[in-house]
Amino acid sequence: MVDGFPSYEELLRRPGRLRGTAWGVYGDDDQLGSLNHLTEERVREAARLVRLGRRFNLNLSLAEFDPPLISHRGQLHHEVFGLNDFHRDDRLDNFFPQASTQIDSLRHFAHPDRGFYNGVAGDRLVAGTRELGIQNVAEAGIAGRAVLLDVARHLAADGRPIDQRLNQQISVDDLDATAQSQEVVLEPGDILLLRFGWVNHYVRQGHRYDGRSCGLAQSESTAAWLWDHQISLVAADNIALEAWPADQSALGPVVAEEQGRLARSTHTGMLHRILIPLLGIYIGELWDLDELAEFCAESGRYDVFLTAEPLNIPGGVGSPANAIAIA
Ligand code: UVW
Repeated sequence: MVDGFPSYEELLRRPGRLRGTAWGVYGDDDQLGSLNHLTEERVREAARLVRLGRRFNLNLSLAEFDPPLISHRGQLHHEVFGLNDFHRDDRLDNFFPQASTQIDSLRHFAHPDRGFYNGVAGDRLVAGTRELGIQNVAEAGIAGRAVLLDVARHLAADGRPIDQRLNQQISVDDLDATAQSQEVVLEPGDILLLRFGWVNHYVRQGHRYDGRSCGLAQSESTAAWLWDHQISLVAADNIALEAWPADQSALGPVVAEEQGRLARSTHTGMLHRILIPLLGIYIGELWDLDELAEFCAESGRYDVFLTAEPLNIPGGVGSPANAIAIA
């Protein structure tokens, strides 16, 4: 580990309820978790990756999913109105900030036994309070070196194409093999972009979504891999970053499904419950990586400068990512 940063193995040797957690590693009152890896020096270095000035929007439309992908979220209502013939303003209602391309704050999930990140009490996590809210990320801003791992392209070339109808589990070996095939090396502080081909299949090609998605394996080795690589943020082009529904044999019982859509669930067994509350790792979902992936495949270059600025919602749980990559 660089800079004396503890390894995942070392986290597992911490005593009592700190075992396997990053609590206190970045400070007892820390709000930024893995984003602490985005040091000014790393951001400066990453800015040198802007060579062509070519920009890639990584955000799907806010209104992309109708009906919503997750049943407890709703459809955005957008009204454009004018106070007179020479004026226009607009209003959004029924806005679920995580309904499309998003970043989850550290208040999104607790661990069933340990609770929320850094031991923050759940009753503090309401609208307007500061603890673990997305406004902390908006105030800090996200910028750094992003590396795309085009897992879908690699597995297809390897003769093992992803079946988008299944909740195929992508292992850390798959991630390492993808990086190796792309001849790219991850560095501490990297923003990791994982392309599984979900957006291409369901959004671009318009296939009917039945609640399943390929994604990261629900395995402690996945958490260890992300932690030990000192990833600052990991975002994917699928519904939950991890395979969905969660694998009931891995970290706990699978979530319930109803009528082919995600329904009421305990979310037990999710990788989310290790990454967010225990390790403080920021995650992104439903990122649109297709155009960037084309550029990477054509140019053979898989690292770019990236910025993301979530909405400054006090006490927000999640936000549109507002992410842009610049090559
Ligand atoms: C799931 O729980 C599937 O994803 P999200 O992080 O959007 O809630």
